[in-house]
Amino acid sequence: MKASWDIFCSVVDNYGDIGVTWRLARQLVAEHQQCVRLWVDDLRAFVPLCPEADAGVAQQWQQGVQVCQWPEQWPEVEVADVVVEAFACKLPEAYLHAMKARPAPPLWINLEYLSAEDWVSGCHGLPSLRPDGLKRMFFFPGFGEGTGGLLREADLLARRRAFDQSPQAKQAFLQGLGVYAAENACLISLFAYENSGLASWLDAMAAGNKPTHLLVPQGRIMGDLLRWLGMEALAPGAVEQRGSLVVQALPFVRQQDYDTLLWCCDFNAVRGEDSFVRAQWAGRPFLWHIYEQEENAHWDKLNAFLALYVKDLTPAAAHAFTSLWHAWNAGSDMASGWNLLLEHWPELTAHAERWCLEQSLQADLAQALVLFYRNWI
Ligand code: TRH
Repeated sequence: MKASWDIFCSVVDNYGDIGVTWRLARQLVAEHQQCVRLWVDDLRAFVPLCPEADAGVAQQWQQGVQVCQWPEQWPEVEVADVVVEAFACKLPEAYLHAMKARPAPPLWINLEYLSAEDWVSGCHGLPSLRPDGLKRMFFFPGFGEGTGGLLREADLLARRRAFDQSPQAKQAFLQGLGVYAAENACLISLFAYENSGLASWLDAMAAGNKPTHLLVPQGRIMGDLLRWLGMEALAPGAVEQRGSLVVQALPFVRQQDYDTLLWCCDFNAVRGEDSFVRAQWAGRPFLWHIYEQEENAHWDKLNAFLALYVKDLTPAAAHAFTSLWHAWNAGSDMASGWNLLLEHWPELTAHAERWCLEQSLQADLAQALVLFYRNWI
């Protein structure tokens, strides 16, 4: 059944809002043959993820998705069958009026942020009735039954496994980015917000007895990295060595290539929401820099995820993993946490793959949304 979808994305900051909505829009088109319009209020955030895009046009087709500039003056457009308001961005008043005037009201979904907290399954799928008669349904991504699941393309894990089994594909991808790591080096990607704990982590890697090659796409962590290196700038591609640590700056790569970068690495430092999920599909141990919220609400979110993630680890590995995540998110000393984690590397590596497999057993978010719509009509 081909339905029309309007997905609204307001770019608050960073790339998470557009990252999630762009991924969802693409998947609805490619795997569910839906007609999708993606309304974005700041297309400049879209271009780094999809470099063919033009931030200056009112509407464009990208990978089967009609990407539209969300204009200040709302035009008269037909209301879609399904309206997705991502992360509680406010729909245009004129569009709300049109929704009300539509003979068959659309399914209005408020797509929420991802959280592993317990209350999520109790709120997922609940309606909220508004005084104007419109009804909005809350849709929560999540990690278990009773949630909307996680974004995952149908062939993602098969593609990743095929990639894992092809050293040539890995080499070609890395060489395309100008990365020539020593064969025995531990490859790590680093995507994070500013973090005062970075210097101690870099110190620990530089002092380690195993070579480490750290890949850093352009972004907010660069300032801390440059301070530690004692440099003014590090151009994409440039390499610096300190002790056992090689640091290499990378360009910000297109969204599909970022997945491949995660697959190439033995360990991934990620942030926000979308890269956090992609690191899990990479099936490697990872480190999450959570997006900071008011009144430290993000700590509950962080600990809820940690509790789920480490529950099948041995107590020592769970402790090592949790300590490192806590240190990173507190911006505190990373050295002991990192060295402790290295002691549990084989267990954490096997666990990451198991976790990925376990999570892939639940319906993915796009599939869950399509089903939700089917059940609703
Ligand atoms: O950019 P983020 O910090 O986004 C955040 C979070 O979503 C947060 O929850 C939200 O409240 C805030 O924005 C407003 O991190 P996130 O979610 O990982 O999004 C980054 C996107 O960028 C993701 O889709 C992966 C993509 N990416 C690339 O395409 N290429 C790259 O080189 C890198 C490093 C990332």
